[in-house]
This record gives sequence, C-alpha cells and structure tokens, in this order.
Amino acid sequence: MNKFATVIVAAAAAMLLVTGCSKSDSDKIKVGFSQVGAESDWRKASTESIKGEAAKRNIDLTFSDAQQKQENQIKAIRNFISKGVDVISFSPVVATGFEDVLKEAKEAEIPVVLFDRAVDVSEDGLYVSFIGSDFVEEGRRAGRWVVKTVGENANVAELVGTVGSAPAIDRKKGFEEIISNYPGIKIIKSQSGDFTRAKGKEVMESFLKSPEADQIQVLFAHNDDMALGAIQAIEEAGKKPGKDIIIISIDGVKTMFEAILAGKANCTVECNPLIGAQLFDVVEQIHEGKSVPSRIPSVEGVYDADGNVNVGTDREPVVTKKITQEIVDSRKY
Ligand code: GZL
Repeated sequence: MNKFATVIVAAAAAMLLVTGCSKSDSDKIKVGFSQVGAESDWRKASTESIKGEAAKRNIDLTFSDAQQKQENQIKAIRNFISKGVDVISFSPVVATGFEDVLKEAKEAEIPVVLFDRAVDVSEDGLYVSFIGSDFVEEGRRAGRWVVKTVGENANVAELVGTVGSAPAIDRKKGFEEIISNYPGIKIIKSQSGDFTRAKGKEVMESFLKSPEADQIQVLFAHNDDMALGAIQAIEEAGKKPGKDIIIISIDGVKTMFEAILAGKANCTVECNPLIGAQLFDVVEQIHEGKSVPSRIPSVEGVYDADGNVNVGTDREPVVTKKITQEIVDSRKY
C-alpha cells in the first residue's frame, strides 16, 4: 500500500476510535420517540434521560416533542412508520385514541414500547412492553400519608393532572380508594391544572377565592409543578403553605424537595423519570430478537419533612424518608 493510502487508512481508523462510532449509520438501531411535551421539571428530566441514554448507546434517535397535543403524537408515529424505524416508543399524552395508529405500526411490523404512561386498547399485541410507574399506587401512598399525618378528618383541594391522561386518572383513583375508608376526609375542590406550574397557580387562586376557601386544610396535587404554582398562590393570598394548608404532591423533583425543606410543603411521592436505560435495554433486546417483559415497573420512594411514616401496607411497608439538605443536593432531577 503506498504511503498516501496508509495515511488515509490510519486517519480513518483514528476517527473511528475517537468518535467511538464503531457502527456505521446503516447498522445503528433506529428508534422513533414521541414525548408528551416539556410541561414540567419531571418531563424535562425524562427527556434528558432518553436523549442521554440514546447517545451513550449510539442509537439513531428521532425525537419528537408533541407539545401536549395528541394529534402531534399520532402524526409523529405515522412519520416513524414511514421512515421505517426499528422500534417506536412514546409517552401517550392521554390514555385513549391511539388504537388506529398502533394498528398501523403493527401492520408495518414495527414493535411499540409504551414509556411512562399506558394506553387503553381493546386488542392485544398493539405494544410489546410498558415501562413506567404504578400511578394508582402513587395515589394510594398520597392517601395513606394524609390519613397517617393529618388524620381521619380533612377537607382536601385536588389539583388534577392532564384530563384523560393515565397519571391523572390513576392517581385520583388510588387516592380516592384510600380516603373512601374515612368519611371524614373529603375532596371539597377538584380541577385540572394540566400538570403545569402556571395552571396550578391559576386554579389554586380560584380555589382560594371560592366560598370553600377557608375550609381547605390539605392540597393534593397530581404533580409537583402544579403544587409549586399553588404554593405561590397560597402565599399571595396571605396564607402559609405547608402550615395553613398541608401540601402533598407526586413526582419528587428537586424544587419540591427544596420547598419541603423550607417548610412550604410537606410530602412528595416519588415518580421516577430516569428510565431511559430501561427503555433502551428493551430496545436492544427486541433488536436481538429476545423476548421482553410486558410490564417493567419503576422503583420509587416517598419523601416528607419528618420521615418514618409507613405509606405502604403492613405486608409491604414503604417508609417515608426525611428530606435533608444532603438528599436535596443528591437529587438528579
Ligand atoms: C408521570 C408523568 C407525569 C408527571 C408530570 O409518570 O407522566 O407527567 O407526574 C408530567 O409531572 O407532566
């Protein structure tokens, strides 16, 4: 080989070593992902987990942000099908209305992995796996925390997540399942804040202007972002969040931990967004022709100001962890 050719080969080999891209584009696993949006700190952490893990594994990722609109998700999934990706994954903004497009993916023989949220479908085989939290149990943990720390008599205001979404439906279901055993615990106000901080503040302002305002003792928010918006509204109404109104929410984002440490909130039920690695484990198993579990639950805890409250069951205890500055500093999202 002449000297010039030797230099070219050496440079190409060096490039491969430096970029680490041992795979040519053609043999990378192609994944299409449709994300709900960027509505909350939780969602942003979820997106970072997906993109970071895809980059680490040299996945050819086509990522689409649906801006919380179902029609955008359906359009994105159809685009993935026409692109001929190897696997489609998405976090469905709402639980219904995806049956037709999932049938189109099945006809195109492209496996679908549900991520974070599930869908209601009447036919089996429209997705191969669902990776995400048990939202009903998250709602139960919130309900058990209220019973054990506030007591068996409380008037509750509820900030509901996105109408029709699996987390909103199931967190409400789990919370109500627990408090239905205590007639003294009543939900006296309930409205959707669409999982956003701005809407959570707006709805809490309306609660605090309503005739029931002074009866509200507990706020149960389906996510931390709506609770953080509500904290602002409570302060602007001249009340002390975390004291005049006890606040429990779900997600476990760092800003909520900081609010609890500052005494402005009381408890957050963790919902783990860092499941990108689990997603791409499943993608790689599918690519290798291996079978994958149909359900992969997330592992998560519960954190509050004092700790040591069992919000699980006697048989399967889940004891709350006391929030400290050290824990706040260690949070990854
Ligand atoms: C839960 C996730 C929810 C979060 C919200 O897994 O789908 O959506 O609780 C987010 O913060 O908007």
